[in-house]
Parts: sequence; C-alpha cells; structure tokens
Amino acid sequence: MLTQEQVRFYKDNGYIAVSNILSDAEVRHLQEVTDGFLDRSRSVTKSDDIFDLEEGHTAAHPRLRRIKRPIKQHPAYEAILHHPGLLEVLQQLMVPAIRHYGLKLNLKPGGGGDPVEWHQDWAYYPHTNDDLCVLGIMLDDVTEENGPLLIVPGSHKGPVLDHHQDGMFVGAVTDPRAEEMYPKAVPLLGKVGDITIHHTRTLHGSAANMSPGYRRILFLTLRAADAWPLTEMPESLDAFNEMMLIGEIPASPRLAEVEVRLPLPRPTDWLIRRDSIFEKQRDLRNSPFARPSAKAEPARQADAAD
Ligand SMILES: O=C(O)CCC(=O)C(=O)O
Repeated sequence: MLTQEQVRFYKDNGYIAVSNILSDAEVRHLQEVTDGFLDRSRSVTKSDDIFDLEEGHTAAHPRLRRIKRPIKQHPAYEAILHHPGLLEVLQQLMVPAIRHYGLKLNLKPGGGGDPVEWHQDWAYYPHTNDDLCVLGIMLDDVTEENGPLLIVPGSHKGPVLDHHQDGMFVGAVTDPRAEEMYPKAVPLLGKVGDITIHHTRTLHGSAANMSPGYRRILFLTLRAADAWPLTEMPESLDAFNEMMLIGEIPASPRLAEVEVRLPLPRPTDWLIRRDSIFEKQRDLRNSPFARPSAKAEPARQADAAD
C-alpha cells in the first residue's frame, strides 16, 4: 500500500519510485530468466523475433538491448503482470479496473549501451483517456552511470509534444518546447527489485550506459480498463478483454478531454521495427543525448507503506 502522500506525489509529479513490493525470490527469478535469454543471444548474429541486438554484438560479448515481446518468451514475464502487490499499488494510482498493454524489457549493455531518446509514451499510443502508466522493475541496480530513466517532473500536466520530423512520426521529441524541460529531469536511481511508475504523458528518456555492466529494466504498460486505444485495437474484443488484470470489464470506453496528436505517419518498415524502441527512434536527427547535458539531482526514493 502507498501512503496518501505517495499518491499525491505521483499525481503532482507524474512519477514515483517505490521499494519493497517484490520479494527477493521474485526478483531473482526474473533476473535468472533474463540471464538465460542473455546467454541464448550469444548464438544469434543479428536481431530476430526475440532479440534486439546492438552493433558490436558477439558471442563473447553479447550486446542485447531488448528482449522482444517478453510475454511470449517466458511465463515468468507474463506472471509478473498479475502480481497482487503491484496491482494494489496501480489501483491506488489509477482506477480499480486495469488492463495491460504489454511488456518491454530493455537491457542497455554496458560500455555505451544505446540511449532512449526523449519521448512521451502517450505519443505512441493515445487512448480515449490518459489513465495509463508504465511500471519499471529494476533487474540491476540503477546508478547515475548506467543510463537511469530520466523523468521531467510535472511534464504529464504539460503539452503533448511533437514527435514528428519531416511529417513522419519518429517516436522521439522534436518539439522545441522540450529544450527547456530536459535540464529539469531527475534520474530514477535504485536497487535491484525497486520499482518506478511514470504517467503516460510524462516526458522521459535515458542516456547511454557508461558503466561496465548491464542495466536491465522490465517495463509493464498499464491502462485503465475503460481507456480504449485510438490507434491499434487488438484483433478482437476477446483479445482486448484477455488483457484485463483486475476489476470489472467496463461497458464502454471513457472519454476524457486530453490532447492527442494524430495521425502518426510511419516509415514503410515500421512493422519490422515495432518491437524495438531503439529502431523506432533511429531516424531522429539531432539527439539531445549526443551532446553534454546538465547533471540532475537523484529522485526521491520512497518506501511503500505496509
Ligand atoms: O529503457 C529505458 O531507459 C527507457 C525505456 C522507455 O522509455 C521505453 O521503452 O519506452
């Protein structure tokens, strides 16, 4: 359970960091499963349906940056979506009825693992209301050096920023209004097993991993059960309802007055890129991460109340 103060912090800032929700054994299991995939990636030489590899990947020095569609790859990833402790926290921050929108597992190898360009998740998948968030589970300690998630506090209440370049959706902020927001970002640091949650409209990104080791974070994407996608509806209502995690299936979508940027014209090879944020963002010119940025203060780390 979160305290009222923690809930207020999330509502005001658009993010929160929480410890002590997952047990050591639960986190160790996720780490071991992920270690197994990292090991398997040694036998692969180019990105495929499971592995998204960085340049320089070899069997001796695997540079695995993402495991694609974790739900399909191992039951441990699917199972974590149903974790009662996580769902309780999410219900406090969102609404009683929650559906998922999939999982992402970014591994960010050491020695310069790719940055994730600044973006708002909402730009990728606008819904009928913006009661959506992303919950990250740290599978390694996250430090200043290894490419922590950088979050701009309060940005979820600001504008929906432009993510288009030359008329195409590039999955990264191109909006000049963001320039003054980047220096306000805070890094979400923490220990293995800590979780972070950020609102779908919160501006975030992460720099290259300059430590020697991996920085692995498993991300769960959640949405209010009555938030219906404006872009990609699952192939059937049954498939949509199979994504329910807790609460009642609502009779109809809830419409909220939220800013939306559509359409999202995409490159012709979008389907090939669809499971890798790194590929989706690769057309961006002028990455802010290519130049030195102001160092930010570590974010407040809050414990979950009993
Ligand atoms: O891995 C990260 O640092 C950020 C991930 C993220 O924002 C995403 O995959 O949408």
